[in-house]
Formats: sequence, C-alpha cells, structure tokens
Amino acid sequence: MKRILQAAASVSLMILSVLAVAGCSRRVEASTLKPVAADASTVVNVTAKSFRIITDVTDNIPAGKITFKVSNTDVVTHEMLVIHAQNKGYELPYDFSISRVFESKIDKPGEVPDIQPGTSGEVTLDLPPGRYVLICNLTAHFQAGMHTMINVVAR
Ligand SMILES: [Cu+2]
Repeated sequence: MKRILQAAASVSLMILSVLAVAGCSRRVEASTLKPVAADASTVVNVTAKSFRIITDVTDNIPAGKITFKVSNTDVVTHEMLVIHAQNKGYELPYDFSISRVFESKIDKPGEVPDIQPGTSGEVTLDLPPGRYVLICNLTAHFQAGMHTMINVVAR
C-alpha cells in the first residue's frame, strides 16, 4: 500500500513539472509579443457634438502613429483638421471675411473631411512631439467653439 502511494505521488510530481514547463513557455511567447503592441497606433476617439470637438484624451499622447476616430453626432456636417500649433494657444491665421482658418498658412498633418451627420471617419497620422489643435474649419464652426488641443510627447 505504501509503495502504491509513493508511485502515485511521483506521477503527480511529474504532471506538475510538465505543467510548470508549459506555463513557462507560454510566458516567453507573451513577452515576445510586446514590441508589436508598442508599435501599434494610439487611438484617439473624437466626437463632434453640439458644435464642440470632444476627445477621450486625458493625458499626453506618445509620438508616432495616432489614429483619430471621429464621430459626428450633430445634425450638420463637420470635419476634423489636425493642425500643428505654432504657439501655446489656439491662435491660428483666420480669414474673417469667410470665417475660416487660412489652411494655406497652417501646418496641417491631416484631416477627416466631410463627416455627415450620424456618421464617422478616421485618419492615421505619424505625428512628432508637439502641440496639436483639432478643429472643424467649416464656415464659422471654429469661431463657434469647434476646437481642442492635444499634447504629443516623445516615447
Ligand atoms: Cu463643424
């Protein structure tokens, strides 16, 4: 009887060590996936709502590929421009005769144009560190308050 118990104990030890080895190899696989995750783009969710540009950003964004997913929940068409700010504020060259920012005088890495009411669009940009203003530049929308700022920092 004692011998049977000893045999049973050694079999369970063998099973335990096989499980331990399997557990280790799984951990190694997980760590090799890390560089892929770090290289993926950061997603910024943007909502155009009540003539405001609202983001889910609560902190600085790491530089590199950033995907802006823009939803328009208003009943009018909007757009979203990503503008590299030249200063700390929202001051942008503005043409008061047409109530729009001069797009020829700004550094604009990209945009999501013509977002119809109730639809969404997205753009992925490779952004270096800096301050960026997100605006809607349809007539008078910037003046109405459609702008917000994000801060992109070195990884
Ligand atoms: Cu707009």
